[in-house]
Amino acid sequence: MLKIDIVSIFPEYLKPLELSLLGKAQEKGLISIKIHDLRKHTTDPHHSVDDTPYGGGAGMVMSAEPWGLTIDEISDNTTQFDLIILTPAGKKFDQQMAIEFSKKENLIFACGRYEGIDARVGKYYAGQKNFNVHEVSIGDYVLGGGEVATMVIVEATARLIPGVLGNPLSLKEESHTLTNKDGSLVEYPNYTKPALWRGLEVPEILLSGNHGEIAKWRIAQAERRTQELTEE
Ligand code: 97T
Repeated sequence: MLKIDIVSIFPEYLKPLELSLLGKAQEKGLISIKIHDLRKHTTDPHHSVDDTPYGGGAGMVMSAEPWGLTIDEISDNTTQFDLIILTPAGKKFDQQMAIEFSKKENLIFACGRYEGIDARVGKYYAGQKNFNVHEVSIGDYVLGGGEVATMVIVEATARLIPGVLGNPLSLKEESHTLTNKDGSLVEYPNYTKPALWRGLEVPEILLSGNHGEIAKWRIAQAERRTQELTEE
C-alpha cells in the first residue's frame, strides 16, 4: 500500500484529498494519506516556522528544525522514503514522474510557503541512506505555497494505483491511445449523443462502426492536435 504523508502549515488546505476518489481509495485500504501540521513541531513559544534569510533579501525562509522534527517523526531509519519538496525551482512534474511515484511505498510531501525551505533540509535527507529527495515544480508559475502542487501530484499519482480508478480498463486504454510514436501525450476529440447538436455534426467515421478506420482516424486527430500544440 502506498503511504502518503503531507507536511504543511495549512493542513486544512489539504482536506479535499480525503474526498471522492482518494477518500474511497483510503476506505478500500489502497492508499493512506496523513496530513501533518508543521506548527505542532515548533519548540519556541510563538510556534515560528520562518526567519529572515542569511545574506539578506526580501521575504522569509522556513526554518530547518520544524521540518527535521516532523520528518523524523514520520519516518524511521530503515524503511525507504521518498521526500518530495515542492518548489518553483524543482524538476517539472509530468506523467512519467507520476508513474514512478505510484510504484513507491512511502512518499513525504513538504509544502513550503514564503521564499522556500532552508536548503539544508533537502541536503540532510538526501544524505540519509533510506531517503531519496526530489525537488519538484508543477509548472512555470508561482503559487502561494506547495499545497496545491501537492494535491496535483497526489491525484495524478494515486489514480495510477490498481483499484483506485473505478474502471481498471481506462488506464490501459489511456496508455495506448494517448501515446504516439514519439511517446508524447496526445488526445483525440470525443463525441456523444446527439449526433447533431446546434447544427454541429459528429464526424461521420465515428458512426460507421468500422473500428479499424475509427482507430486510424483517432490517431491522425491526436497527431494533428499534438502538432498544433507544439507549433508557435
Ligand atoms: O510557487 C511555489 C511556491 C512554493 C512551493 C511550490 C511552488 C510551485 O510549485 N510548482 C510551481 C510553483
